[in-house]
Amino acid sequence: MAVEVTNVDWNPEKSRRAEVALVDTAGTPLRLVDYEGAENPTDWKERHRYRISRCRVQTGGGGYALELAPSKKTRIEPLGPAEQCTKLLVIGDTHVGRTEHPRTGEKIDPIGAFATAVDYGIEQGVDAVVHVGDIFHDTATPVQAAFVDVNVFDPLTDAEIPFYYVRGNHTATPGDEVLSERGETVFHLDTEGVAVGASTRVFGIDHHAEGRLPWSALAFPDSVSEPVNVLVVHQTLEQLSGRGPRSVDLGRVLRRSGSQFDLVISGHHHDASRGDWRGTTVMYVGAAERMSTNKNPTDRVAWILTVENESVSSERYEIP
Ligand SMILES: [Mn+2]
Repeated sequence: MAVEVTNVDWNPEKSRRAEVALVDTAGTPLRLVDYEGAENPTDWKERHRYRISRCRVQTGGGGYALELAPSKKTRIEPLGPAEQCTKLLVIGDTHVGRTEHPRTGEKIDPIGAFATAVDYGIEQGVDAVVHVGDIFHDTATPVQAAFVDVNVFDPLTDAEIPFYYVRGNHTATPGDEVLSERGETVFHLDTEGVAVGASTRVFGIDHHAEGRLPWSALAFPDSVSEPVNVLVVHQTLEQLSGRGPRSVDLGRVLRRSGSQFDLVISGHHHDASRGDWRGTTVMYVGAAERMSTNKNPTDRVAWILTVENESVSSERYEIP
């Protein structure tokens, strides 16, 4: 039978080398108790698949209906990492520090929206969270920054989900301190990019005023091994907003990079919108809390991106 490992507990008790939680191809959960007496050398890895033969199946313990009990006769063949899609939670313009809507004056709760979206991402099993800038507003206090630390970064750290971001045009010192003290979870994106899962690379460029990107300093790698490339920015984009003195032309960014981008996601504009440009999906992510000053706003929104078979799809999450 072929199984996929969902959890490994090494040396849980005397004479047990490991207890391995598995699912079979039908999705049925099973437990394998790897007794030392079976002299099995398998290096169990989570999210890897194995083919198991000549193994006794018995009524399970530990809450499992069935249990595998390998012996010296059992053969266990590693099949490598399970085929899987890569999922990202994308969020932007959280502006922690704002407490009132900039147009209507109604009370808003950026930290609550931020934490709710991140909880949803954790629940969905995302591989990473990507923030497209303006995490903190200029008015963010140390207490508000600490709230983000506890309600956003603690859960991500516990779930071992990395948080990648670019800098927007707003920030505050207490917020920057929290970001820099979370080195195990929080990472700044740059043009070198970072691999998320096996097939996706995420690049970032920080905000530059008036659309004046540091063109000659934009150094992307000549080539990357991941087939799907995502670029994160915090600008007005010519491809979504039209030409203008502050608009960044993605064509110019592309000419600086060795590869095509499958998706470009930007913060800065607080209404979510999406367009297609020469086969690249281009998106304004939209603000995570109500703060658009436009009529018919499309804010309080986040996105789940799924990369599967080398293509990206996006699903809007209306933050409740
Ligand atoms: Mn903003």
